[in-house]
Amino acid sequence: MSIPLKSFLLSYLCALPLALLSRKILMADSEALSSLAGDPMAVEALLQAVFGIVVDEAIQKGTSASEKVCEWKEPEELKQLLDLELRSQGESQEQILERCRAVIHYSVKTGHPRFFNQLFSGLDPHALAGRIITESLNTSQYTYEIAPVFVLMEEEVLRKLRALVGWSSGDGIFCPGGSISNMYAVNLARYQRYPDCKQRGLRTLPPLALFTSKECHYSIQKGAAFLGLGTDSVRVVKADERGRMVPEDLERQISMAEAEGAVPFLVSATCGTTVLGAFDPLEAIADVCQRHGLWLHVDAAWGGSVLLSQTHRHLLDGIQRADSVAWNPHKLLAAGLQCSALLLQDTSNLLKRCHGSQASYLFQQDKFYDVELDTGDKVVQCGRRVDCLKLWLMWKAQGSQGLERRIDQAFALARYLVEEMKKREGFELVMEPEFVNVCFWFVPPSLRGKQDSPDYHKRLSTVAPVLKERMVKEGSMMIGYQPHGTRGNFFRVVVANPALTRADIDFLLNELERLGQDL
Ligand code: ABU
Repeated sequence: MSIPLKSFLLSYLCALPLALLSRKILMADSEALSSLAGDPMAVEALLQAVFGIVVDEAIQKGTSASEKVCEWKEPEELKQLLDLELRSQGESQEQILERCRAVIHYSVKTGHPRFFNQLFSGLDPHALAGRIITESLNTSQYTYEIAPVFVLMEEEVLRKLRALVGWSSGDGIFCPGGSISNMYAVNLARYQRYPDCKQRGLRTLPPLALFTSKECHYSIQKGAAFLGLGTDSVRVVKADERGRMVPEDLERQISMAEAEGAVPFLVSATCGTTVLGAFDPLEAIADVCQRHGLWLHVDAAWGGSVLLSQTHRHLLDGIQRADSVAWNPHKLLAAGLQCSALLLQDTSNLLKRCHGSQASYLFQQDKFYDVELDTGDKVVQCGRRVDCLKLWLMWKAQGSQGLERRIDQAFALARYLVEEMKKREGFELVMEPEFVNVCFWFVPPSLRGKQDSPDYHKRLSTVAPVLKERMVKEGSMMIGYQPHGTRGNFFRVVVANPALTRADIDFLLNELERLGQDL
């Protein structure tokens, strides 16, 4: 039955007298209401057509340097173009396919080699295959009963990530993003020290203090608020000129908190800060934590993947001394959003003790298999996406060596970018990068040689927003910018896409010069 005909019949039914209608509804119960009326040929035709569009538009064109990275429209125009309104009648397959094309056309192509805007970029085909399979199977990660493959796979992927941290045992879970992984770490540290708070809540707690640097991710503050600690409980530790936590100041902040009657319980160090890409000195921070008996969490959401590189993993020296680590393979490893692991050194079932509530309809203890495999009670969510397959499949295809080459190549291309900038007029580095975040000002012709004029920094700060607007409206590339501390707006290029080449880096520099030549 075609969809318009079916819709017509349904609306006709609505016009029937009530008694007649209930008889018809009873009859209708015997038919499946699945989309395309359960016609397998029609389902296959639809999905083949959709996959064709996805391959052509999102994958081939979406990663081609000769295509635009984005197709900017003002929101009102975009609403019109997308025809967002949801109506009572369904549409034809033709129309639906046009809608799929439009969604892709007006979306930002984050796998494009000119997308330097975020801490993720690139389109790995094996990871994408994993994501497609995950979506097709549409299961929840909470029990072995309904996700046998993924329960075992998650365990193995987490084991592998932990081994790279340096742990031969432990626990962990995939979370919906790095912010949530960080919040879990804070909750676990608090529960470990005050297990009563799970039942009795905040009233059992003294004023608590946690410590992180001023360069930390904002999720630490959000987590403190969300968990009822309050943002005042976050003590902000100084960072040096490169953005790395100063361990001596950490020590000082701990003493100050204690003197004020607060109880220190956690330090959150960062490996790969969001803007500057700095790595905190973990060994020195771990020494402080050890002296004071504090939980050490490492937010390595961005920098964790560097552990795969024999050449660069020294940046995370000391990470094996952490109690917990947040690591997002959806960032530098290009596994696809989202893929964020919280790793724990703990072997005492802390996750389950802290978060479990033994829902009797999911976690029956008299099941016919080992109920330890029902990992859903380790988390505060009920339904949980499968996030392990995309990483597992990509890792299988690339091997650890292939992933290591990606990390090394990203470092090498970031270095190439820096060296090329130094050869050109008009590029001023914020600092020599430690990682693959390259931060710099583009100094337009009218400001060159004017560094001593009183309004130089104010005028320089207006350049990045203008260039950003130009590049987005042309669709030629995307680079993020931000003010930072006392510094005015500067660009942050993230060199993460495994498909990048030197030609893309040359394009970036030429394009900034072209877009900014009249400024
Ligand atoms: N979690 C920080 C990500 C922000 C960014 O991509 O710049």
